[in-house]
Amino acid sequence: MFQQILHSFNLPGDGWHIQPFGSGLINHTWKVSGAGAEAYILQRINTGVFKNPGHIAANLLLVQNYLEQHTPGYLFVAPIPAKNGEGLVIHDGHYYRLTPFIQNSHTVNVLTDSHQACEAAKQFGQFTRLLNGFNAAQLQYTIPDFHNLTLRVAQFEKALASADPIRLRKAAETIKEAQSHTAIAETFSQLAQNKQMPLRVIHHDTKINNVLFDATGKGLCVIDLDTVMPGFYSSDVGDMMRTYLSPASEEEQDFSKITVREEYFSALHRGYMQQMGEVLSPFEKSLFVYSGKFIIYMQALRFLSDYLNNDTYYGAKYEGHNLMRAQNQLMLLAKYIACEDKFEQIVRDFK
Ligand code: ADP
Ligand code: GN1
Ligand code: MG
Repeated sequence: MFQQILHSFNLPGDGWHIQPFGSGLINHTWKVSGAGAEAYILQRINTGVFKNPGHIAANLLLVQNYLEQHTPGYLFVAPIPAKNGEGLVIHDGHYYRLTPFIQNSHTVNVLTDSHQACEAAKQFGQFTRLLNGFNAAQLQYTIPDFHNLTLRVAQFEKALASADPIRLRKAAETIKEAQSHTAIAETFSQLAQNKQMPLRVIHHDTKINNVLFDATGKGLCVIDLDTVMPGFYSSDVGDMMRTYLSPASEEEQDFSKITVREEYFSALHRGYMQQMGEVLSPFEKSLFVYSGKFIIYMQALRFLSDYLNNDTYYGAKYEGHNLMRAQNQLMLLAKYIACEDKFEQIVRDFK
């Protein structure tokens, strides 16, 4: 199967070494290595999540053309066109794409140094800044309403109404806790209607393993571009807070390990503002700290809804996996809220 796919991408012969790669939750990813240094990343797009892979390819082409024209030195990991001229190949009903493997790069799954938070924030900030002159409305929504918290609340309520009674019982306390944070969703629904909140080109999945680092720990580029689409900057900074501030990830079952590190917050704020400080309006900046609550809460709801929906979206490696992830995120949310005033102070003091 791989041979045929690789041939469609103009990679002839059968000497390719193919190994599963990375730890993403959504797509299937393989590293394809040749005899020399030549290497690629092959991905099978999860069409359960991305219903129209053509939208992704069309978006990336528009962004690639714009960046090549305006900032030619910028490292944008664009899909390699296949023999058919498209960025996608269909094989046995599955969609595949190929990108260059960025040599001497690595990803990390958990941050061990606040410097990484700063570097990653610079990468995501730079991406949005370089596309500030690009009309975001040209982009397709590869997942409609992806970061629409109002819709996520509605999906949660729908999941509650149709869940299996055993799961409902096991999740009862977590459901109650999730329902205690509805103010976060109310703020979002006001924001979504506020004309002062512009739609920018946003990455929408800023977890740390979507940034490639070089051997010295410097950020090289952003990857995992499937969710590049119009959105609020809060999505990107919020998901960084969700995934960078705690030394424990969403997979951690020992919740005592979940803490919120002030120096990581400062570093990510500094890195993002270094790129976006002159682009964001005062109104947008006033939402910096809220952004963390918005995304952490939304992720808790998404995991909890998936648990109630029998793990159809994220899958589960053990029974109760998504319930545990939701509880983990609610713990993170509580710890984040406890730091809110301190974080507002950091934002105010920033020069
Ligand atoms: P997913 O949507 O499943 O998270 P990603 O696009 O993030 O898929 O890819 C999964 C992992 O593969 C990344 O975290 C990274 O480790 C690795 N990877 C992806 N693209 C590249 C690339 N172009 N060069 C080097 N490594 C890559
Ligand atoms: C998914 O693709 P990946 O594994 O980086 C998800 C994100 C979630 C994340 C939680 C398209 O990200 O929205 O925040 O899992 N991506 C999609 O780990 O749903
Ligand atoms: Mg990824």
